[in-house]
Amino acid sequence: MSLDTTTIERLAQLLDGCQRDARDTLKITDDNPDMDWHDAYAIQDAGRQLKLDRGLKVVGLKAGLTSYAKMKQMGVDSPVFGYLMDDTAVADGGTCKVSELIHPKVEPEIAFVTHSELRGPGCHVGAVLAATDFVLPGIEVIDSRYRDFKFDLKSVIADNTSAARFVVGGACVAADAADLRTTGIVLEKNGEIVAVGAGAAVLGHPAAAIAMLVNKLAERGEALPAGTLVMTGGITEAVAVAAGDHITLRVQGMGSVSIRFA
Ligand code: 0L1
Ligand code: MG
Repeated sequence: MSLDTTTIERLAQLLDGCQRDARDTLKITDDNPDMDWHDAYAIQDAGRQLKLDRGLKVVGLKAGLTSYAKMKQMGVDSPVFGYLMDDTAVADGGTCKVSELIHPKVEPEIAFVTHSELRGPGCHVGAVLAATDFVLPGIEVIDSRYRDFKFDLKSVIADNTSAARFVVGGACVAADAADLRTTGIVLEKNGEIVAVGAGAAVLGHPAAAIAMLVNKLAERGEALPAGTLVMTGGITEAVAVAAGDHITLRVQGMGSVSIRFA
């Protein structure tokens, strides 16, 4: 770690304030060039603690930047991990207020729910599938707190990987009922197709994103608890949305999930 606890707390409060007030900031590594990976996750942890202190609850975890399309879009080269809070969950078909966000984009994802604890190191796709209760379609709304989505990996980790809202829905399917590598997805905006893809776009298999997350948690002596919802990352590039837009994600064999922006 290169930052002291006062700086970590101050940066967590800055990003938390930006999220609450829907205002942007410059990436924090501009003023803190020595910030390291431990600092980045420490700021993320401090931000989560601020939310827990306000009575919010963690309801899931997320992997981000897990597809090459997303990595290329954002100019980075490795996945990142964050958390999902209860106040960011939107019901299937529900409405997300754009005025509460800065510059939202949506990502088509496959979500997993586990029935057994997963612990690394050495977690792999097979272990994830064996521990999975079901998979279902999910749309993540990302909203970087950094101006114009301009960041580096450390800054985006500190910013809880741009997590803003999420919705899961459609049909819950057993993980072994589908080959998630070849499962096709169609993302529609206002009834028009804006992106198509298949599960393999996420690290070859969406379960690989969870294996990476579990191995990352192991570095901190933590496990992924049974019953955890995990968003595995955008299968395609993220798509910008505005008030009035209606987004539907159709996932082969799993029905559809939708969200409206007002
Ligand atoms: O969930 C994601 O893939 C987003 C990770 C953060 C990068 C971004 O804001 O696009
Ligand atoms: Mg995502």
